[in-house]
Amino acid sequence: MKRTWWKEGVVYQIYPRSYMDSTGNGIGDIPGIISKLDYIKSLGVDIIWLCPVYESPNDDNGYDISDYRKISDEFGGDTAFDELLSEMHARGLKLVMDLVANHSSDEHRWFEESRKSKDSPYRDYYFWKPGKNGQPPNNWTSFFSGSTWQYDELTDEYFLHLFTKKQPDLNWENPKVRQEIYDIMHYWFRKGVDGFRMDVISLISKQLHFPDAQNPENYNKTINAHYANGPRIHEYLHEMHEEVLSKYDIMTVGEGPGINLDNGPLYVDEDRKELHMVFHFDHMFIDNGPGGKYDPIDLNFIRFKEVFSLWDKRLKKQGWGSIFLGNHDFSRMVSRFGNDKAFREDSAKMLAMLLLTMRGTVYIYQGDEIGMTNVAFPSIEEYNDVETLNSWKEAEANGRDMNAFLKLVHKQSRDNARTPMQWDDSVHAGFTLAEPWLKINPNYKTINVASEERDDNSILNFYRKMIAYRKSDDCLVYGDYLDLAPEDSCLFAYARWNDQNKYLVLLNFSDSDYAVPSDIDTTGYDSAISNMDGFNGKILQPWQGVVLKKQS
Ligand code: ISL
Repeated sequence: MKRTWWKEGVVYQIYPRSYMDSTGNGIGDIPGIISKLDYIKSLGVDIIWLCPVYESPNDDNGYDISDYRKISDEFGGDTAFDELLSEMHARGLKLVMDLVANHSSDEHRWFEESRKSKDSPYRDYYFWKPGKNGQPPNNWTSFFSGSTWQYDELTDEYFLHLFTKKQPDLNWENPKVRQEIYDIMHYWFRKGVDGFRMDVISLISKQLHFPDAQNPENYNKTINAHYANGPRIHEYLHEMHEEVLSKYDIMTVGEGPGINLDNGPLYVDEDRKELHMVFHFDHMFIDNGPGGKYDPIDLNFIRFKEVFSLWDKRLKKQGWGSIFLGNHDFSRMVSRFGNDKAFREDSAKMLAMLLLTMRGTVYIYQGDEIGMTNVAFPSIEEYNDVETLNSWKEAEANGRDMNAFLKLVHKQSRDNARTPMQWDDSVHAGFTLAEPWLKINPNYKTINVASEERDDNSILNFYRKMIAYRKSDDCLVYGDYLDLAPEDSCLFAYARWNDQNKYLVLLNFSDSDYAVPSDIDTTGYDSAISNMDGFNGKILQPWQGVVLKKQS
């Protein structure tokens, strides 16, 4: 297994709108991030993944880019970005940007030109099609509700948008489009950026005959059958590797719906020369029913563990994994996988143990290091996310019980992860002096960085301890992995080992004491790190995690 910085590094993800506002307009910005770099460094992380900061009309908070070479003035513009990069490098931190290349904004110059006429030299930068009997070209529905086709009167044709109608899909079949994207990547790499997280990269190659979906109501099936992993995806990524990625010492992580155990290695197998890592969603969509996230099912813990084991097994010889339990698109990790009520602190720390003892590159989402939780705004008016708002409208149109739907929004909205960072207990949580763009979670009085800094036993200080612990032995990064109790309904127990060391990790995912099964032999091991005091080798307290290290 080849050793590299991006395998050993721990990544901290920042959603810039919600991190720190330096100007007092209620919106987080780059100077705000710069003011927190010492804090970030103090966590022990090595890499920051910054969600999009480019110029954007913000229909989807930056995932709709109108100029790929310009940093949005709202975030501080190009000067602020250059300063961020140099301040980060001065501290030994690397910067990974978000590359949103499946679609642009409809306010990008390419799209504005493309719209103008069927003969525009930019027409083929996007997918334009005539309708069928006054209807869209096919029955595909967007990730964010409604048809994926938007009619445009000017030329009497429809254009494709897998996300909102302000996010038209770029046509990667057109070599000029690919060259434009490669040029943009060169531009940022030459500036010194250390990598890209590639947004919905699994969607860039399209099925050009645009077949109707057979089961449009089963959204996951449709994604897999028609949107993701199109016929030329690996050809494009290999080309991107040859033209751009191979020329720099950078890291890449591709994101995407439809990435699964069968095709995952095709993206990340080192010999294929495409990407370094992918984010799959097998554990993140685990509570989605056939109708998607607003049709949730109970979390199946055995399946949850199986996802980690299957992916580890699949990638151990052919690539490298990404370990994460939350990001800006999902509800808060402690609310989903832990217990954010009676055992918030214990379970948040235990989940940190899971993240930091798995094989793969670890990604920590802002706020998880202080155990931030889901929010439950009393009215839909207080939500901002376009996906949440569109799902709300669709539910209303379908006559659903809207009180019940509000409860689903509380559970599933992406805004759960987007409420501003809770820095202290002052007004607006120290995030801003103005009214914030999205309300602060009311629990900021008790859950905030300042109070956790003062408490040696806080979640924050436990993260610092766990990150340092992971880094103390690269067995925890590269060592082998085996689930020791795959059928156990409460315990996640696994071994990590290499030629020098061996560890047992025992995590009690329950609200009760739990006896370690007798076939897990802990003799000859020392308790190395735990999220709470006291472990007698036999009984784990509720949400207790322990790492045991074999005596040498
Ligand atoms: O958000 C999701 C589930 O709640 C996902 O289906 C998500 O839409 C998908 O993973 C793609 O996400 C990425 O691209 C979107 C953007 O809205 C997300 O924020 C981004 O992470 C479109 O660019």
